[in-house]
Amino acid sequence: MPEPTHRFLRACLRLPTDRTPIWIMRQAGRYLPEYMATRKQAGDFLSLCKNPELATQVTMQPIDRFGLDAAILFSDILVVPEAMGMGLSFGTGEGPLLEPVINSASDLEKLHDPDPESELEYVMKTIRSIRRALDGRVPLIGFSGSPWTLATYMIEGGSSKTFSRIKGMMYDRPELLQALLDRLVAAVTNYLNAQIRHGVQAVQIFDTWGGVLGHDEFLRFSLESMRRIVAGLERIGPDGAKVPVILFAKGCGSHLEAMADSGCDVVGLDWTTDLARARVRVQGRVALQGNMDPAVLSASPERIRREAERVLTAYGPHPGHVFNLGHGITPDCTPDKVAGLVAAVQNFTFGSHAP
Ligand code: 1CP
Repeated sequence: MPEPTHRFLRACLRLPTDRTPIWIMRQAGRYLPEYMATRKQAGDFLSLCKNPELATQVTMQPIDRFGLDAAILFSDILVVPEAMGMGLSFGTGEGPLLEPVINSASDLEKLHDPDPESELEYVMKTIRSIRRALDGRVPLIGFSGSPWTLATYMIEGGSSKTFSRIKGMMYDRPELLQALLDRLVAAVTNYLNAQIRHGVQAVQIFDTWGGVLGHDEFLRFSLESMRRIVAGLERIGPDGAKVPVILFAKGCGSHLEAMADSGCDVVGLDWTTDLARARVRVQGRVALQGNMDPAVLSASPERIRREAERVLTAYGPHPGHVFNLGHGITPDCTPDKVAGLVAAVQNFTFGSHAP
């Protein structure tokens, strides 16, 4: 199989690179004035997701502005529950709303097993359109939510602080929760395979809420579903290239070894995990992505540069590091801070900043 040339794909596969690649979770979004303008043109956030031309525009905005090393499909994890038949809306300034919530076997029966080529066709169109716009500049990352994270929204009806409904179900009716997770494993596997067929060159599974679980519950109700998805993915793209799989589970650094054994190529870490020790803990089984605290972007340019260099130095001059924040960029961030961060990472060399 030919080796990839893009430094992001090379780092995912633990091949040597000229420098550490960088992309940023939520790199397209509300902190960019050009995003706000395109969203206004679309009308609202969901209409933007469903408009391939405008979704391509917002995917390209941070690539054009900052010269990042990878692009990420502009969409949302919640389009999958919507394609399964749930009503989805995003109130202005609030979190998402999904209804009616899943609370019984009969609610589950009403869910549909989506065909990504029809119900999520707009995502496939967007992928093809972004690949044309990128024209080989940098690779395109596709994504999905993990079954556990999607289930939190489907059972809670939106964002939650306590996760009481889904946890109540997990402890009292684990078979019902498992039945929903099984449906989501199939839906997400089909969805990601369709994304790969239509041209994404890597995929990331977001387990944003895995960190609310205890160790045993994380292994059983979150990681196991992700492991089954990874096992079911077509890891070779239509162009014959390997498609790396990134598993990002927020607040899950203590389960790192188990995640490294899931079959994925890269584990994404948040800022609570010691990156230097994490590299030793995974023993070369996977590459690591992360892990600067997004809040550093509210500090001074000098401090941002120092923190970026601290992260790069913590991983050290070894293959297999993708620089990222430990979670998504926040809307109050300003574009000049991001430009400073990207420059700090792209100008860094281990020769002059030996660990
Ligand atoms: O008002 C707006 O313009 C909407 C804000 C917004 C954006 C820009 C939402 C609403 N989603 C997105 C895009 C998005 N979401 C992307 C693509 C953009 C990029 O990364 O550049 C991706 C990968 C996501 C994934 C996503 N959506 C996750 C997992 C990643 C994470 O941040 O942990 C989750 C949990 C969601 C759900 C979601 N979407 C939007 C909101 C407000 C929420 C709820 C978050 C919560 O419950 O706290």
